[in-house]
Amino acid sequence: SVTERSFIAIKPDGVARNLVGEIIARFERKGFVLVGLKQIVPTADLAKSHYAEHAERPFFGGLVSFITSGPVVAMVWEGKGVIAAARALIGATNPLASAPGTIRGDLAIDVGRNIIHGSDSVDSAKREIALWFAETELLATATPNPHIYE
Ligand code: YYY
Ligand code: MG
Repeated sequence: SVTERSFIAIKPDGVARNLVGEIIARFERKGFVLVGLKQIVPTADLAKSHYAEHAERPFFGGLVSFITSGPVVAMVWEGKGVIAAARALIGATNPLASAPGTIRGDLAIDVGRNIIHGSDSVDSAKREIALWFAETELLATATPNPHIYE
């Protein structure tokens, strides 16, 4: 439904490379609605919780130190199919394998500097939104724009 929400974060590399506007523009022009936005340097606790599924992976330590190394632009985007659509806009995890036209495919090279995170399922999106945002930081569900939805 139109009320689906995804957690999207521009990582410290994307912020440092001044790609915030470029990335937000891609979600905006697709038709998704921004219902939450803040810039924070995540604590190690937040980073570890966010990436808990990867806790046993060899890259976990580097991933946590990288994501906590500077400001992250944390966002919640709303719209029909936004979770899968955002993953498609973002592209494959390894930017060298991401298709041209995707955010990572166009703008990144290394897997450890892939500039953006997007929730991978409805359950992940709910968990991540609750982890990064208080309910009071999020807008109410937007009225669907009739120029975008039939
Ligand atoms: O969801 P997505 O970000 O595309 O990839 P995940 O498999 O969930 O991995 C999370 C994060 O970890 C990835 O964006 C970069 C980093 N990473 C890495 O540094 N090295 C790997 N071999 C795999 C993932
Ligand atoms: Mg993931």
